[in-house]
Amino acid sequence: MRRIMVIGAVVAQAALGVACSTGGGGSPTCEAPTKGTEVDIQNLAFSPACISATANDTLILVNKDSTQHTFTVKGTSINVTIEGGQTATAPLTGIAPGTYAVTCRFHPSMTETVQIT
Ligand SMILES: [Cu+2]
Repeated sequence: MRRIMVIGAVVAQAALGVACSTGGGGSPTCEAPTKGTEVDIQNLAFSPACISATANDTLILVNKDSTQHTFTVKGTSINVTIEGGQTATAPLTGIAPGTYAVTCRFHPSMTETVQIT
């Protein structure tokens, strides 16, 4: 049962991965990232879909929905909850350069890619 749910999540992520395709090894890639530090969350989606920042940056997470979301960067300690209508921050300090998949723990269909240079 659990395994079926995990497979379903991977398929859903791949289907949404138009701007941020997943590589052959399953690692996220960011082919045309937006350079910046602001991530908007609206209508159950992160924008931009691919964002590029440095480890010295702090991401600004703007939740324009009325519901609570999280900005959860897989493989890192970043797991920020943003209340509806609020703004939160996610310092990238200490995160190794690389490309990371982002999701919301409450809405697994929400995906984004963060490229840290
Ligand atoms: Cu969410």
